[in-house]
Amino acid sequence: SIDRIRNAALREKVMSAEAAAEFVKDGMNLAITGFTGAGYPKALPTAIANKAKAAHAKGEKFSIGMVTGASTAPECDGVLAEANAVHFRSPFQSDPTLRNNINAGNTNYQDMHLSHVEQQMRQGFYGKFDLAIIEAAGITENGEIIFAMGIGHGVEAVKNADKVIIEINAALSTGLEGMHDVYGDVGLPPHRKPIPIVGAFDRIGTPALACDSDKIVAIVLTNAGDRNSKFAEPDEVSKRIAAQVIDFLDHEVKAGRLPKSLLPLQSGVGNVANAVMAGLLDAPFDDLVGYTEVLQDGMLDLILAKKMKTASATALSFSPDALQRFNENIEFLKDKIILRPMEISNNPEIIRRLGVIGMNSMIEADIYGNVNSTHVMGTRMMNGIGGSGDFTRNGFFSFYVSPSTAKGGAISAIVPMVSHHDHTEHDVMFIVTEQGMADLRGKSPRERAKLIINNCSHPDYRDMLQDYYDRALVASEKAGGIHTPHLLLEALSWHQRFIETGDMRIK
Ligand code: 0RQ
Repeated sequence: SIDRIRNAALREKVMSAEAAAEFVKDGMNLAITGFTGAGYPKALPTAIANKAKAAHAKGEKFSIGMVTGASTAPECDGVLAEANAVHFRSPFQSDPTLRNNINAGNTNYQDMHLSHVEQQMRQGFYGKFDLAIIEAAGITENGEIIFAMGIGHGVEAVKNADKVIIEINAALSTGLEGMHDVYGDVGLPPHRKPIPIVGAFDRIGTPALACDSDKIVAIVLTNAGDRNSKFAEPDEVSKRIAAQVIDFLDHEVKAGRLPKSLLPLQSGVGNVANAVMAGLLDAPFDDLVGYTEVLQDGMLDLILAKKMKTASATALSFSPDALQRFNENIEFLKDKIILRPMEISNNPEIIRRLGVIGMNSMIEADIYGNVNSTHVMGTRMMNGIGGSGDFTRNGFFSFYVSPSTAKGGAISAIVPMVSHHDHTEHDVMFIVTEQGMADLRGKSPRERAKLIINNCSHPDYRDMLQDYYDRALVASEKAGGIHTPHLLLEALSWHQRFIETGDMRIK
């Protein structure tokens, strides 16, 4: 409600979403907050989509360019995509309608490392931002923006846009105030200084973002929760994957190579990642710390169970049950969760310094340890790399977890050659499926192939992979190089077979 705007002058700027949408014109470039289903505007996107539909009905053009933090939700990406109102989108999405538009060629999509987004905004790679739309929990007496369930790229959005529209959401807990750590001093080279985070929970900024009030052209009041789906209870496959990751970490602790509190943990999106966090509830570690981009149910429960001391993230993405636990315990959580701009949560300098343990999901890996996180059968975009690359290359440990097959066994997640490269063999340290784990550190490609085929592949595909490898070794020797054996014409034939027959297995 209006009480959340504590600055009297700014109260004058309250208007309806429809009136605020009048600031949006065809061809504009917008920075819109939102990160994995949290912190996205609830009302403006529908108002903009309606404008686009009305324009299209009259035969007029209407579309926007849109840069967010990460994925949003049906009432943001979904409604805009459904109205065919997005000609450009970056850096990460997971909405089915938008995904279809991207794959149909109607929306140009740039999939990129999240840690790069803000510096590219500052540098002007996206062109000028006409408008920023920000979801907030409130505005302070001094006119500073109190962010919502996440910050994402919100700081740079406000700084770089000509005009700012703020949605104040009364459904958000007022207890969020004080959880954010707004830092906007990364700058551009050659004038950068070290980012002064040496512990995962260090505060380096301010609780809210100062904003020139002349830039704020509209404030819209909303009252709607983030739309997050329920997580599936971890199934057998996820539990087996989680158990192996935890056993390995335990082994490293016992060998004296990791402290009993481990190192700061990052966990990607999805059910498997969440299952690893759930598995840590009963694991023999104490005083865990999170340094992640998205904090999901699993990590929240670790904090509530006092297994995890503190967590740093850029956004809170909870199922409805977990959101209730969060809101009920917000006073307890206030000094245990910190929300940062994604340029900080995903910053290579900090991830490397802290020695983060990165755990992300994949679409497929090849027998040499290259990972595809984004493309189905080489050409079809799924979601995007998000922050997985930031944590994979810069983390102390980088895990890739996945069931060994997809689509009821018709697809092997371990293939001769990945159909798209997101994370190279140089970055990926561990591959874990329900079948087993491959520790790729200190191994040559031929040594890795043996481990990945034997430990990680599904039995239905193991002989096929071994056969490919054996023949590749012979042919590559003739071709003059067996460092990474391949049959170049056959390497992607498994994908082609799936496209043609609906199954990677030879019938
Ligand atoms: O599709 O639901 O239509 O059957 O992919 O797969 O197994 O449910 O796993 O939800 O964890 O998603 C890599 C996509 C995995 C995700 C990916 C199909 C499968 C299913 C989902 P259906 P699962 P998840 C943090 C870090 C990249 C970004 C990232 C992702 C659907 O984790 O987008 O890590 N990661 N960010 O059937 C064809 C294969 C497949 C396949 C799975 N080999 N071929 N389809 N699927 N493997 C967050 C941010 O950075 C913002």
